[in-house]
Amino acid sequence: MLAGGIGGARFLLGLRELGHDVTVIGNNGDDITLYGLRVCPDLDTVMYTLGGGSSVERGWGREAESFRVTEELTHYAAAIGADNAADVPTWFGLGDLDLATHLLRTAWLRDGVALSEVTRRLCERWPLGVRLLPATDDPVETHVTLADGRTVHFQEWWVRVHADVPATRIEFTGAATAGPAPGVIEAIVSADVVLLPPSNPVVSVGAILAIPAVAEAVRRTPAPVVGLSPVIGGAPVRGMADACLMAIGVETDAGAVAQHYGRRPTGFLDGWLVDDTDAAAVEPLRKCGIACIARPLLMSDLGATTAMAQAALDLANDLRT
Ligand code: FO1
Repeated sequence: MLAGGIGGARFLLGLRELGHDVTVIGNNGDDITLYGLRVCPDLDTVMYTLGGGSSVERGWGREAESFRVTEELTHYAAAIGADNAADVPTWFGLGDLDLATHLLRTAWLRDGVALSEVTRRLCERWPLGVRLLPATDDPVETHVTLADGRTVHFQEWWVRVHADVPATRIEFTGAATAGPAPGVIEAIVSADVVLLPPSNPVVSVGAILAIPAVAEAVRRTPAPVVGLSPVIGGAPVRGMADACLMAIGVETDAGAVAQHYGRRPTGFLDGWLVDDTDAAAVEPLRKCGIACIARPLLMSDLGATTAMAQAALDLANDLRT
């Protein structure tokens, strides 16, 4: 499965219930360096969520977290004045427990350890029940150009600006020349099924597919590729996927997202699940050669999420026969 942050992690909780051997290819586009620390939000969200350590309320970071370090940084920023504080990014909340992850990751990366090995080591602490691989060991970051012409890191647009300012361009810096992390291509081409979860199709799954070798592997794997719509009834289930879709000129619509992914082998999909609300999208997609079914797609609890995962695997099985 190709996974973004919160949506991907929650879907994985359901998929894990089915007891299969799962490899998760995590998005690195959201990665950011703050105070010299390398932060990988989507990898950490998957790790903490499956490990039972994530904040249920926030969906990111740790449960029972405190933010004393960030508060102290805020005091420094206030004391030194706006000009000097411009490079003190207190708008991004790094929790005290979460900081331990970033400290270790950064120390290992500085010692020359690859991100995939760093991720493997960090995951030793958490009983994930799946194998988590970063999409790439190379540095990639998603950058967003705003209507006022400034280009900022995705996190600055997402967290600081709440995507309130329209984006005119979303760029996956480093992705075109990034190589896949060890194990990524093998996992995709030897899989029984490749799943695109209800994650953000632009900055989560899209950022992973921006790595050419990963895109190529998804196009040519003998496994069926099945996705689940992150859009229900014309709105993202959570997050601000609509702002990202608007930036690339795609309508916030379950059928439009499938068309954006496209049908293999030029695109990425064999099958697509839409919510029952969007049943009208089924026939037009089938006519385009994408096997589409409508099912309840709200991840309201573990049972509902597990049923979604089973429905996706059932569709994959139908495609295989
Ligand atoms: N999201 C926020 O809305 N505000 C934050 O201060 C914030 C901090 C943060 C720290 C670590 C981490 O792993 C994730 C964090 N997130 C925060 C979530 C993150 O910005 C995004 O939701 C994802 O990158 C999108 O998948």
